[in-house]
Amino acid sequence: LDSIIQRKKEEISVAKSHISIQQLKDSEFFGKEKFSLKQNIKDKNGIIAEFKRKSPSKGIINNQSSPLEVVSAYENFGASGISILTDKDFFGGNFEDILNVRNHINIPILRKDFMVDEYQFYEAKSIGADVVLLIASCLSHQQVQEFTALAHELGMEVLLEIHTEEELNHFNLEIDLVGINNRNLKDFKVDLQHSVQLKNQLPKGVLSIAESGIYSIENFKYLTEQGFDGFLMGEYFMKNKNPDKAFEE
Ligand code: IGP
Repeated sequence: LDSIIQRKKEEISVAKSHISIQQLKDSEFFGKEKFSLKQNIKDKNGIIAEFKRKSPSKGIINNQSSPLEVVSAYENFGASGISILTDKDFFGGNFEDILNVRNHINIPILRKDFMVDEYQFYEAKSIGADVVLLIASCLSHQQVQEFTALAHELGMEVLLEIHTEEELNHFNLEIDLVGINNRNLKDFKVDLQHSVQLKNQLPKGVLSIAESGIYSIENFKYLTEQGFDGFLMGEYFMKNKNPDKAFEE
C-alpha cells in the first residue's frame, strides 16, 4: 500500500504539470447533473459492479473485455452503480475507461483510485465520475473531512472505505456511504466475517457497503441477511464470460 501511495504522488505531480485545475474545470461534466449512488443503492439491487483488469493480489483478472460491453451488462442486470479503477500501474485502468462509458449508461460511476490530493477530485469530476472513494488507511481524519467537503462542492458523493475498528473514527456525518473492505490491503487476506463485525459498530442509518471477496450468490445472500445495503463486487463478474448472467444461476 505504501508503494502504491508513493507512486500515486509522483503520478499526480506529473499530471499537475501538464493540466491545471483551471483546465480540468473546462470539462463538459462540471456543473452537470449527476447520478446519485446513495439513491440508487436504495432503489436497485444494491450491487456496485466493478470493472477491473488486474490487481496486485490476483494478477490478471480479465484484460479481454471492453469497459463498455462489461458496464452495459452491469446496467442491464440492475446494478445500482459501477466502479471503475483508474489506477494504471497496479490495476491496469485509465481515465478513458470512464470517459468511454459515461455517456452510454444511466447509473452512477465511482472513480476507484487512491485519492491523496485535492487535484484528483477535479480530475474525477472532469471525467464524469459521480462518486469518489476515500480509503481511511491512506488518509488522516482531517483529510477525510476536507476531501469530503471538496467532493460535495464539485457535486460528487463519497464512499469512505474502512477496514479496522480504529478507522471507524474517520467517519463523519457528511459521508454518503461507508464501505467495509473484507480484504486487508496490507496482506490481501479476505474475511467476510470482518465486515459483519465492523458493520454492527457503524452509527445507525448509515448506508453500509460490503466490499471484496463476494464470490457467490451465497456470499451475497449472507451479507444481505446481515443487513448490508450494498455490495462492491469485481472479480466474480470480471471472470464470468457473461456478467449479466452471473446472477441467474
Ligand atoms: C472488489 P473483488 O474481490 O470483488 O474483486 O473486490 C473491490 O472491493 C476491490 O477491488 C477493492 C479495491 C479497494 C481495489 C476494494 N477496495 C481499494 C483498489 C483499492
